[in-house]
Amino acid sequence: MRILVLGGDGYLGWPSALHLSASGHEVAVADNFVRRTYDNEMGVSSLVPIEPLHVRVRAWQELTGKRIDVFAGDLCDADFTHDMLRKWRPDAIVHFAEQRSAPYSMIDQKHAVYTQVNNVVGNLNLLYAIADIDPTIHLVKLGTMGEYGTPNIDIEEGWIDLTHKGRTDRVLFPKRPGSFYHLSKVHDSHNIEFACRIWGLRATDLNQGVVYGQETEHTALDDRLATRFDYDAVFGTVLNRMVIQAVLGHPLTVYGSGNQIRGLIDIRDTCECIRLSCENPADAGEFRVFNQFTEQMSVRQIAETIQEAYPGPCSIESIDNPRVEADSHYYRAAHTKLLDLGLAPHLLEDTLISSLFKVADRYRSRVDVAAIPPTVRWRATTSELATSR
Ligand code: NAD
Ligand code: USQ
Repeated sequence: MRILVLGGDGYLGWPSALHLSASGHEVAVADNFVRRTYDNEMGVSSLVPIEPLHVRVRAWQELTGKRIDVFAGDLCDADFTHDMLRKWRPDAIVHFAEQRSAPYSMIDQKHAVYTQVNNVVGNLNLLYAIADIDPTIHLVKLGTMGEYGTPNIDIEEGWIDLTHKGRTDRVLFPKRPGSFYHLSKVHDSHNIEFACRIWGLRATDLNQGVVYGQETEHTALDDRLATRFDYDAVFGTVLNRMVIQAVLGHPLTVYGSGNQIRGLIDIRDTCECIRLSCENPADAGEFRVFNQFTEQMSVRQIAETIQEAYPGPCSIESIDNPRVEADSHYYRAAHTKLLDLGLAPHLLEDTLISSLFKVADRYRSRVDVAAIPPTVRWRATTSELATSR
């Protein structure tokens, strides 16, 4: 199968591209490298050094003989997006290429507007390109569990049968996200569902939970194939951040009570979910949603798991929650569709955490401790990061 991975220079896009290539697919990646620009803007960098995309791709070919084509460009540029599809003619497109940090989207108005324009316009250009060039292309789009928020009812996989005043319909599950970033994903989902209805496109929306981990079988082959590992308060996700905090002897930063529950997934399972979704496409006109996480934990449970796994002293600190989010709530989300396709999850266990401690320890000298405390507050319309730029 020919699979085009958008956002293929990113944390998840790169290892997913390698996994697809290793599984025998013809793969191309596209990226505008803006993630590397955010690093420059924020004054931080990935804990693990990452090579430029052309070096990565060359290293993969040298080690495996497999070629990955590269497209450098911005999805918000409609001509670029159309030309890329016309030229490469994929069977499936995996779309990771969005601004993905909730705190970044909440820095100030400029960052909120940028996030929504980048994400919604890029996705809309892609929908038009697919519809114009080949509506049989299967779109596999990365959404987020945060689209649903934390409702006081069970979360279904995208759709829910609703009975209201004696009548029943199948409707998209109600959304109540917690940042302008998460909202951009809701807007994308609505646009994709509409495109499936009007143009008969086929799409899989993967509502993914928080990803942790750094190495996959393929990135571990050579340092030049490493993917990024973020620990800063803007782009670092909770479990990866806490691993580095433990290694540095920094208290684990639990926001608020830590009772907020999230779905989690190992980066190796992300790659496998992408393969399974591509190899089992949605039907023409179908907008299907998979909840892509393998276990749910509260933030405090995550911190306690890291604390127990760390061989040295490790403390947990509750700090004022910079976000506006429920931190004591019901949470039960369905996630069987990927299991039905054959996903065999890697659940969080000590061996994985120990391997992350090793990665963090190897690169500890690269850490900027000043980047750890949160600086973006949801209740304010502007933050230090906005004024210091
Ligand atoms: P990332 O920022 O590392 O990767 C995204 C890539 O897309 C970057 O390389 C960036 O340069 C590129 N990109 C962004 N806008 C683009 C544009 N307009 N045109 C071309 N390229 C563009 O993020 P990630 O952590 O790999 O996440 C990938 C996707 O998965 C995102 O859509 C994110 O919302 C989703 N997701 C991530 C997580 C997580 O925990 N990391 C969890 C759930 C969902
Ligand atoms: N949190 C802490 N301490 C920290 C960092 C985070 O307690 O040091 C808490 C947050 O308050 C939140 C939870 O941990 O309750 C998750 O935060 P996060 O930064 O790990 O994840 P989030 O902002 O939700 O975003 C990440 C990815 C995003 C993806 C999302 C999946 O950056 O791209 O969409 O996870 S989900 O959370 O399911 O929506």
